[in-house]
Amino acid sequence: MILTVATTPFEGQKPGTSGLRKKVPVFAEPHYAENFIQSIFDSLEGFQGQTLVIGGDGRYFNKDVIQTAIRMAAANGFGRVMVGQNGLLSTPAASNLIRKYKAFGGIILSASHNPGGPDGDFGIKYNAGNGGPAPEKLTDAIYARTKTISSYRITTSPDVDLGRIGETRLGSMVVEVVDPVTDYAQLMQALFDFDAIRALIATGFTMKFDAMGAITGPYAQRILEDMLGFPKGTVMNGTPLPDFGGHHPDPNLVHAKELVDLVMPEGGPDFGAASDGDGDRNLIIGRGMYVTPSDSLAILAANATLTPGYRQGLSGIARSMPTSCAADRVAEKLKIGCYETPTGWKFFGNLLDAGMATLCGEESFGTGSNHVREKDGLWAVLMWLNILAKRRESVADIVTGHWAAFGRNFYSRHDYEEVDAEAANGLMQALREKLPSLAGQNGIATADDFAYDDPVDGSRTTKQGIRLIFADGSRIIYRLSGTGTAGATLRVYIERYEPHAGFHGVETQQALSDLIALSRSIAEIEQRTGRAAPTVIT
Ligand code: VG1
Ligand code: CO
Repeated sequence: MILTVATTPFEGQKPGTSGLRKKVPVFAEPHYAENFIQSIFDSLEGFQGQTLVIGGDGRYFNKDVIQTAIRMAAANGFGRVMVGQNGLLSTPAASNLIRKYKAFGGIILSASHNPGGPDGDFGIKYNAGNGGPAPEKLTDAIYARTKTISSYRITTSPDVDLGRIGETRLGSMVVEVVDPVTDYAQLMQALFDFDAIRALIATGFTMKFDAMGAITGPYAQRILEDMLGFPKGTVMNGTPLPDFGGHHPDPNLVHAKELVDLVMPEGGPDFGAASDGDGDRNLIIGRGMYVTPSDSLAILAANATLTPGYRQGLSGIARSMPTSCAADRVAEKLKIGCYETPTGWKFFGNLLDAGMATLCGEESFGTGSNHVREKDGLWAVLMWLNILAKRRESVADIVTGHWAAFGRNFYSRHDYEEVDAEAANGLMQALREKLPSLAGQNGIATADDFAYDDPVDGSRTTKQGIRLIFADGSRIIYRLSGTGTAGATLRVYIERYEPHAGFHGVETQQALSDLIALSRSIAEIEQRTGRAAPTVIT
């Protein structure tokens, strides 16, 4: 039976950088998730009888909202729902299913790298038929709808058994439970030279992959251990848990410390990698060498033709604005297009769909390509493995060799987390007002608030971050996070280009120390937020 349930709008159901994210107790309020899901459906047209992909990263509350989403999809007229077994799908795997099976779209239940559990975060995002995050136009429409919604539709049917693979019916809708890994693993096999990686393993090459108690465990075990033949135990924290086993599933040097401590010292494995809550981020380290995500994008681009999926070369490279300019130098050398977009994967969709970019990346541990329309953690790991298998050099040698050829973009992001929202907004506003007077001082050549004109659909997105660009190409960028659920997080991105190999060995914070000091004084960070130092440095 289909019910039409009366409801009233909730404040603040505004999708951020990547969907709607709130604390679990907020999502658990009666009608909260239902309102948002109905607002998504009300903003779409033409899905009657079509397929919807649904899956999540397995975090606390996933199991409940999945059942709600399935009932609402049936009540709203979808013809089929394709859902990962036990409700699990990594973000890139969901993107692949949408594309492969020509679904109308997908609903992904995840708060990505944010912690999970009863007091942790939860999230919902909608991906369109190209497999990518809903563009701004659609998220704006969804938000507008959340402010006027007065009812939602849902069936009264019992929970669907998501443990069993196969098809069942829910009214006139088919529910198809699929293995979450199989299609994704096939795609990876088509892109990368698994035989070459097996041959590398046969030389004694070792690695550790940290799934951080989140979604990539089953994917990594199947692909790295079962298919490629890395020994059992190569994947650590490989069981997806509702609270990620207490991990903060953000694969950076701070939160993936367990892995970093294993891989960095002499005698450790040759290669280390980690992914985040929903499987779209990646951390890459080699013995003694951490690869910044910005450098990783540049190195993958420079070596892409060593892999079967990219043997033909790249059409272009796109990076988010705060990501370092290392990839630009590779694009220049390859004589291919280079695009600078606002933060958030949704801005890459048009460039990928139009064939203008093949590889994309963000400084926030996100790398990906036109194989799906999301960033993809394991994809990046496999691309690195494929390149290592072909070059037979250490990660450290490949990275330092890249710097020697292209110069090094020293890069660091300083996060000031959970600062008072008013103070953070005040800081940004003051910077904006100061913009005209900043250029010409302290070696700053230009100062602006980044705006993006999409070259494909002509849409303009403004206020995407304050940029201070120095005469030597150095940059300081300020923006506020759009994924947090408490207070505001100020992100400060600092970059300096160093052409001379003799200076490439300097420690990053040291190499950037003057710019770091300037980033704090120009924005009056301590006076305005009370923070003398960042909470997380990556
Ligand atoms: C952060 C990152 C951004 C990334 C986004 C979603 O956003 O900076 O680059 O696309 O998270 O990633 P923000 O607005 O907090 O800076 V994920 O893996 O959380 O979906
Ligand atoms: Co993520």
